[in-house]
Amino acid sequence: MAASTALIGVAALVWTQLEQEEDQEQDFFHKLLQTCSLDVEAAGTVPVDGIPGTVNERTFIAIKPDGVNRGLIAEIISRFESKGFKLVGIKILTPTKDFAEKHYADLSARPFFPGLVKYFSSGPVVAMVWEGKGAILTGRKIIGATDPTKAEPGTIRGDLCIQVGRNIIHGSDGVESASHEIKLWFKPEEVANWNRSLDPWISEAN
Ligand code: IDP
Ligand code: MG
Repeated sequence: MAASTALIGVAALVWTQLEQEEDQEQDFFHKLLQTCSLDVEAAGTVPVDGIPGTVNERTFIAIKPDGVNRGLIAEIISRFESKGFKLVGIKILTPTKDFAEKHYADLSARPFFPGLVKYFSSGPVVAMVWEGKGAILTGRKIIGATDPTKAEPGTIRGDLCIQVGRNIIHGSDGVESASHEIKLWFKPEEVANWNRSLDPWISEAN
């Protein structure tokens, strides 16, 4: 335990120096952290976009303007919270058209892109970062298929919406998009590294 804490302390110092350096070096550090048990002392060392593959994996989730206007904020948050994921970032804002275009840049060639950008910037969005083991992939499963008519009952889209153009929620679809989207939407100081007293009941492996 003492050795693990000391190792994490050293790792934290190394992390500060690496911050401005190449992604490759950061990946090395992430792997080093994965070998340590993350305890109270380690919470402050989690990078803003989390550590994929660990209990500190993070994903970007956004309740779209239709979800907010339909009064589904609490319902949607509840599903992630009840699953055991930890909320580490949240804010409400109306994205500008430019920002919506940036968020959905990979879809800019699709015919529905102009409508999507208009919809996404038409009202407030609740932007969140959720943390926990498997947060990215499991988050996608909780959300359900893009087209709500194909989304399974029990998923958010399967239960709460019927139209692909009004499918109430966004979730990162992989490690790279999660990292990109968290950094696009949140400054590091807007994301809380915190230890939940329930964490051992939810995240401890045997
Ligand atoms: P995702 O939200 O499940 O990741 P993507 O393919 O990334 O799905 O598409 C982003 C968003 O674009 C969807 O959530 C939906 O709002 C919208 N969209 C996707 N396909 C269509 C379509 O065929 N018509 C209208 N809107 C679409
Ligand atoms: Mg997508």
